[in-house]
Amino acid sequence: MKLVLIRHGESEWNKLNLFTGWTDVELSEKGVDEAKEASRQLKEAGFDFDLCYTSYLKRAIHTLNEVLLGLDREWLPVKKSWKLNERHYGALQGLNKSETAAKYGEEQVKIWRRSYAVMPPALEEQDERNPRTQEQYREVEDKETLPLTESLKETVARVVPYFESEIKPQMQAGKRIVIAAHGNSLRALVKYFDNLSEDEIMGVNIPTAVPLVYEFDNDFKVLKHYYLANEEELNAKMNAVANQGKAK
Ligand code: DG2
Repeated sequence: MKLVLIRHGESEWNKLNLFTGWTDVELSEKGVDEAKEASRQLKEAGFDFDLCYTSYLKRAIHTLNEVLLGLDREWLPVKKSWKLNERHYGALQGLNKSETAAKYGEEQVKIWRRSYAVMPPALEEQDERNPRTQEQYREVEDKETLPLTESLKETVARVVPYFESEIKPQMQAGKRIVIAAHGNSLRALVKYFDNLSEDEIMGVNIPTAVPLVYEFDNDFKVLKHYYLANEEELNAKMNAVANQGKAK
């Protein structure tokens, strides 16, 4: 069984190096091109899909749309869930990552970005960005489950059960699946699939719009995983993500 994960292309806020989280920003022009390129890579490698999953955020939705357009598969069913949203970055959302590193230190920013269990400061209940009061999440019945901040640990606690209950059974039924999501919601899945420790996952940075393929045996043991990109390009993109938290 194969599963394709893809982080969205560069967003307008990735371009400005702002903590984004649940802020619903568009892809940049470069991000759209990256998504088109990812689609070409998938086509060239012979991938096809039966079912797609994405978050409630337009940078992931539009990336998936570009991928499906390039594959001539716009008619495929797409399931959206907030459980695949980016990790909620709390009150850091909207702040510049480099400026925050200059103000609080690179070490603190690394803790906020990559530690497993440290949550950034939470949004206030009355903040207009509180997802519990936003239109976008109006159909969510148990509003208390919508976060005001999250560490990767809380992200794992919603992404992994969603994968287990919704996506895995579809794979077991033979469906070929692509998930278009985010840097940290995908890190949650990578940690789970590869059984990485809290320390090991700290060093994992997911590049924008490079398809990441996981192959599983029938017991859901990972046989291998690989990116559809050459090593040089991949390393450059991963380092760029890691370096976003450096003070300039
Ligand atoms: C980025 C990830 O999320 O940021 O929320 O700022 O994948 O939706 O662009 P994405 C954000 P880092 O954890 O890499 O700083």
